[in-house]
Amino acid sequence: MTLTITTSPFADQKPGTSGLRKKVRVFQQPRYVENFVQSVFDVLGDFRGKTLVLGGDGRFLNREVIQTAIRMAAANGFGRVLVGLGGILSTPAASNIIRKYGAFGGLILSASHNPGGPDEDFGIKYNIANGGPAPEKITQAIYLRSKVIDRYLTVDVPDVDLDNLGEFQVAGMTVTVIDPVVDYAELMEQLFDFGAIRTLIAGGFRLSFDAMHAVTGPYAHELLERRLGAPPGTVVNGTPLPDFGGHHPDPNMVHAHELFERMFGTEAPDFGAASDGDGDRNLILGRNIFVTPSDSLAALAANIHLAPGYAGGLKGIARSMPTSRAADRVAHALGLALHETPTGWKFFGNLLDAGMATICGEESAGTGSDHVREKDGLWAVLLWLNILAVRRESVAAIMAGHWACFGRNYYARHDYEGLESTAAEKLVRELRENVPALPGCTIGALTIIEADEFEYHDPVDKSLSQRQGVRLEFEGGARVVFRLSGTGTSGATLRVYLERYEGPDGNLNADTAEALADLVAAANDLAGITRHTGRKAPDVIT
Ligand code: VG1
Ligand code: CO
Repeated sequence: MTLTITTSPFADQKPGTSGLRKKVRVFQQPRYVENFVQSVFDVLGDFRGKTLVLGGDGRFLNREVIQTAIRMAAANGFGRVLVGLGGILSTPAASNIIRKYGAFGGLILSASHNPGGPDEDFGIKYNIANGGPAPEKITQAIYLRSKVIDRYLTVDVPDVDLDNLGEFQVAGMTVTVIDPVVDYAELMEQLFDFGAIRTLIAGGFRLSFDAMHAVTGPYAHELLERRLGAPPGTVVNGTPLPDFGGHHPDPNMVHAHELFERMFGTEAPDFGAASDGDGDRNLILGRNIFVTPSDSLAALAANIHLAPGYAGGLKGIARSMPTSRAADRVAHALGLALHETPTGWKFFGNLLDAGMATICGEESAGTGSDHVREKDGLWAVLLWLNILAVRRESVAAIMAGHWACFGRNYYARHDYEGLESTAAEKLVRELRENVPALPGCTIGALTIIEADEFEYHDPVDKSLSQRQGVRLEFEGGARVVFRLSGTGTSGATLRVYLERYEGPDGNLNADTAEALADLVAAANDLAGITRHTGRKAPDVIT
């Protein structure tokens, strides 16, 4: 029987770049999860009898929230819940399941690259029927609903068994516990030439994949070791843990430093990769080379036709605004449209649905295509492997060839974490106010030619998203972008994105930090980073 439980609103249930993310202890407050989930259900259309997909990255609190969501889905009238075994689904796998089984939508439980555990982070995100993150008009409606919610619906039933595949009834709703890996692996086999990759690996090509104790472990064991024949041990940290072994499941040179050391060591394999908490990010390395995510997007776009699933070519390329403009040059060379969107995967959904883009990417180690509506870590790894299997060149040679053809966009992101929110907001406000006066200004040897605050007019649904980052364009093709993170759970994080272009005839082998040094100094001066925050250097450089 459906129970209607009285509740009162929480003021802080505003979804950010990628769903609602908070400390676990915030989610553990009585009624907190229930309020948010009910707010989601209350703003959706008629889902009576329809299917909801449910899964998360296995972090602390995952199981409890899955049980709560199942009870609430039953009480609210869903006909079926498809839930991953053990409550686990990677974000791209969940996106695939929603699409493949024609679900109404899905709830994905993750705080992605943020750490997990009782004192760390948790998150809930709603994805729509196309498999992608809900667009802003829905997340905004969820937030407005959460501010006035006064009741939620549930049923009084015991916890369901998530640890065996199969089907059972919960208060008139069917719950199907599904294998989280099999549908995803099938999709990957349709897109890529597994035979060619198997031959490459059988011929002695060595690879290393760091699952960072997060959700991609089971997927990577199945795909890389079992289906592609890489030896056991190829996947490291392959068992998902609720606290990710105490680490940040964030694939970058700080948190995946073991992989970096391996790839720059004497016995380095040919290819190295890692993914994040929920499996949607990818980090790509070759022997003695790190491929920046922006460069990876460009190189993948230039070579994607080598994979069977993309043999027909691309419809267009999309990247988030702060992502380097390396992909723009590929789009130009291929005669394709290049779409520039705000940060966050939810902005790519419309372009993919409308057939305006095939491949999308973000500088934050996110790459994906129209095969799902999320970024997809292992997809990017397999695409790289497919390209390597066809071209039979090293990662370093492929990148050198790419730069020799398109030029090189030296790129870095500097993050200043744990800032006092008021100081960070003041910094951005001042920058915004200065924007009109900046063109024509000179800082050292650099001259600003354009300055604006990015806003996005969605070409499909015509929605407008404002204040998406301040960007400064310098003479000669350099650029600096400033924005505040929308995924953090305490204080504020300032992200400074730095980019400098070097043409095919220029110096293509400089050290990135040296190539960007002038720009870093100018960025600090222009935004008054030290003045506002007291910081002299970033916490993380990626
Ligand atoms: C960050 C990244 C952004 C990414 C988002 C979600 O957002 O910059 O590119 O889409 O995380 O990634 P922000 O607002 O903190 O800069 V993940 O792997 O959560 O799903
Ligand atoms: Co993620």
